[in-house]
Amino acid sequence: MAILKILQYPDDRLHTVAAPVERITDRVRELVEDMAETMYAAPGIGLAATQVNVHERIIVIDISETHDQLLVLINPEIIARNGVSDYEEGCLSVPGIYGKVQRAESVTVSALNVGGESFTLNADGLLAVCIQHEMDHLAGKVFIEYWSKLKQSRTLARLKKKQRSVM
Ligand code: QAP
Ligand code: CO
Repeated sequence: MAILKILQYPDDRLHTVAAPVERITDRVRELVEDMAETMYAAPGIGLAATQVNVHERIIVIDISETHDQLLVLINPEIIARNGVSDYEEGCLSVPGIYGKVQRAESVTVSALNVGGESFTLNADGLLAVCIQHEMDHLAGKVFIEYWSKLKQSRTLARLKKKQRSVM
């Protein structure tokens, strides 16, 4: 197991579109374990492979307070969405920045688990938001990119100032 380096916004590699996983090999299983360890250590509630610079359709999520409800989504697809919610989001690639994004209130997602079996999940509330946020990463999109250009440039200025002070 290993803790992986999380790409920090702005990093062009966060705009890479992830490719489907073709075969669930030992390498994929090891990556999933490392992603889970990285997410729990942060701590965070979701992490997409894009954020650790692996451009394949893999997501780990755990919204439980006990950190024992790991959800692994390989090649996820949203097959239905309903309603509208605007939830306050954050992101391990954009530390210290939080803000609302409008998304579907509930989603139905189909994916493969680590065993290679396909399953379908109905999610709402925080889990639905988290799934959509992480799937955006696989498409190369970061949550702040839903905001106005003005809000994005203010956010970028704050991030650059912070990154200067820690480097
Ligand atoms: C995505 O985000 C998410 O700024 C997962 O300093 C978040 O795990 C989806 C984190 C909220 C829906 C709602 C962020 C940790 C963790 C930070 C995360 C930070 C430390 C973010
Ligand atoms: Co994120």
